[in-house]
Amino acid sequence: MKLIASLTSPFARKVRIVASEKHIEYDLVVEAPWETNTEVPKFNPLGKVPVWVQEDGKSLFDSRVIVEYLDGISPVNHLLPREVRPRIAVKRWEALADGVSDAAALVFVERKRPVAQQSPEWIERQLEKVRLGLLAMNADLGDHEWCVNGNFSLADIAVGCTLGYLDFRFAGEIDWRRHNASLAELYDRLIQRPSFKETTPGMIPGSKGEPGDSPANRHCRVDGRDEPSVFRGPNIGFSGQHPKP
Ligand SMILES: N[C@@H](CCC(=O)N[C@@H](CS)C(=O)NCC(=O)O)C(=O)O
Repeated sequence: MKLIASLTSPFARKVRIVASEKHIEYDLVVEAPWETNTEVPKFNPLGKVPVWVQEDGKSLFDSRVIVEYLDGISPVNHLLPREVRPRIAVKRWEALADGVSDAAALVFVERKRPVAQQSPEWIERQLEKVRLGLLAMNADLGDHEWCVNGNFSLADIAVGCTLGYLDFRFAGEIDWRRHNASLAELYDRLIQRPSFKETTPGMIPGSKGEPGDSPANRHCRVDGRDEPSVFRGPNIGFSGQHPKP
């Protein structure tokens, strides 16, 4: 099984963390969906990562479909409750966290355009979604240890990926900890987990230590078609050199 992903996408990170938590092995193909020569549309007509390619060649997308699939194919460490109410509660958290990531990514991409073509109103509209989404999640979490029913779940993973993405792309601009102390505490707990450490945004898997020995490679073998100029490793490769956003 193969995961096509960028190393910066919060959605791809969510899938990588779920696979790691559930000890599911896969090959990671690093792709840059924004590059003109990207091959992502061959696997996902929407041209977005992550894409999960099954043994029979059939592809799954988007991240919410993939993580539900991964949770279903392995009984190890269930991340989605079976019962409908808690299950929908987890998926609501995921929708909110992903929505904040979506809005933040739109801001990042908009700012890559020539300044004259950027829309300050559009950027502000997206930033407001980020602010309100964070406040809502912070209020819902309150003084609970985990997002849903006292159990670590996909909800916590989704929130952690969003917060990690904000730190990665908006460091020094979006000070989300200031008004969201509960989320900050949750995040501090999450980043202690190996699954979070090994998927730090932008970190090349295997780059800490010998390729194959790194915690980043515990559950995935990294594969790719083209070698990058920045990194080479026996089981690690890139397609495209500048993953965004
Ligand atoms: N809802 C999708 C969002 C995926 C997404 O937006 N991926 C971005 C990278 S963070 C992408 O591939 N963008 C390329 C494009 O929009 O053309 C999911 O959860 O998988």
